[in-house]
Amino acid sequence: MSANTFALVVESSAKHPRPDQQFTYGTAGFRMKADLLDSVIFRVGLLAVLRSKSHRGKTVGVMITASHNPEHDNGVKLVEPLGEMLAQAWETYAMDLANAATPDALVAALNKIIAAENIDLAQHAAVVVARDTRPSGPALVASLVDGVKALAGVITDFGVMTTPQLHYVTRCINTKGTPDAYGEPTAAGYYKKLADAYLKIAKGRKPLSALHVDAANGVGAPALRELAATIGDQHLGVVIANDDIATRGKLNHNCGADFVKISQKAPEGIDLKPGQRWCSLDGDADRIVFYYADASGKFKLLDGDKIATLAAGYIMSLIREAKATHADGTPLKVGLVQTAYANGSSTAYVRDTLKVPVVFTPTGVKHLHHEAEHFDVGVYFEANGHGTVLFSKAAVKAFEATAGKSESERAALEALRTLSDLINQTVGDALSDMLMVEVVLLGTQQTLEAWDAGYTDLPSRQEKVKVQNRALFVPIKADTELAEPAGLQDKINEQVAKFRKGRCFVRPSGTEDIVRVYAEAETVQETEDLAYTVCGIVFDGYGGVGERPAKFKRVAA
Ligand code: NG1
Ligand code: ZN
Repeated sequence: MSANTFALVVESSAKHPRPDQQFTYGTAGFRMKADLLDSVIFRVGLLAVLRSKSHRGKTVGVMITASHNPEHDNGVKLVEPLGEMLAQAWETYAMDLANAATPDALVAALNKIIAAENIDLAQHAAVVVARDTRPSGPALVASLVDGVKALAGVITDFGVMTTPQLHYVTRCINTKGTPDAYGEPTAAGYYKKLADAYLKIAKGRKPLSALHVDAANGVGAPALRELAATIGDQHLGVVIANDDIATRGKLNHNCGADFVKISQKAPEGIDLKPGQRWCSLDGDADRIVFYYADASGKFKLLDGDKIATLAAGYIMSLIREAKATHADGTPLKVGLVQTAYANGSSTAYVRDTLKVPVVFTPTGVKHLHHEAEHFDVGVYFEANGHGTVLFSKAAVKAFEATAGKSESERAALEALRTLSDLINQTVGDALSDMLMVEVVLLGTQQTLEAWDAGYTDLPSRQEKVKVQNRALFVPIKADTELAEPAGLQDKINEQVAKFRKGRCFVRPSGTEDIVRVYAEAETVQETEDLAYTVCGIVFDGYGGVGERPAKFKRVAA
């Protein structure tokens, strides 16, 4: 293609100059300080148009968010037509475009993609975009619009939405009028779909006590308010805390799912009383964790692992009750997918008590999602509260085709059908997961304490170490070990061997410029000792930068 075809691209890209910076499309797309993102997002607009054309004009989604990260960060992620994460090869194209240093290099990168993917530039292209509540969002949407228009694509701006809502509308648009139609492609359609499914199960059941929701001062607050209004307060009582999206600096600050999970305490500024039921969303409402205070006032966390076991246990009991099988009588395959961050006790509980197979994948939901698709009912959750339950086409067919011989069989089948509507099939969704948990607790009339009693978490600790070059850390075996730097894994193993029930691994973050250290052991003290010893080993021997945190331990040479 001649440079002329791209005259508008070249002209527009001059308005979005590229800073001297290397950009990486990681597990969560491009993510960094918002003021570095203008050129990247303009170029993502170009890429989104090419992706749509390569899908013969199907609509591609773009979400502008930095999730649980600080408010001054932002990021961008592409969504495939059925709501999945961007295909791997296109991550490379995204980086080629973002890192092209000159107008000529940008045009060459575009031509490379067009040739590799055999794209017909005359093909129509459609893109939808939404953003979270970050103050940097509107300007970044404008950069994206410029990029889409520079390649003559059509763009629809859905304004402020949760990440799962953007995935939902993308899938709805592309399935509208087909047998796989997913719903109305609007925020209202999303609330209605969830509310209808929830009400089918909740109506006629004794309501639970109010659920207190920490919305991280983000988009989850207005979204939950709409959802709760659509459901009606006689069937779901929610009390929303941390719903200030107007005041700068509050998003995710000392609150939200990530803060609660990492610090293992309640968000600041809330009054957590024994007997209350609480949960926290993250900044773009795709993660959720639950918690309560026990009778002595002690904080107790119910994280993604606990949500996964609750869901898997309940769905298994429904399948048994419904006597649902494949048409040929073979049982439906239920499985659970975890990462190395799953608490060791949860894995043992799933295998030994629930008797459900567990599969491990590297960190990042796209890996978990992919594995979960191999089951009829694939439950996947990261410990941080990001996950969902996928139902295969065969499973949905089994729920529909099975007649049910008794009242209880029919009720269980109806519950399974409804769950497959209630649970977001495109991506982990805090609001959908919240309703899923409520439905399970309603069905079993369980308190959070009773849910928590299934197994006791091993003490765990997650830490960050700032290093010169995190690319030197090469994880293997689903992130549980390091192949490089040479010798480091042996040093970690040597420490782990000193602790009862010790487990520890180090991996580079895909979303932050740090390496993460995770440790588990028999007691809190031992867990801290193990974590801080390994942090010290990494910091001292493998390029730690900045001030050395006092808590990091030193190992005698
Ligand atoms: P990194 O920064 O690669 O650890 C974090 C989470 C992932 C995933 C991504 C995407 C942990 C330990 N890591 O990735 O699970 O959620 O963010 O947001 O929770
Ligand atoms: Zn998120």
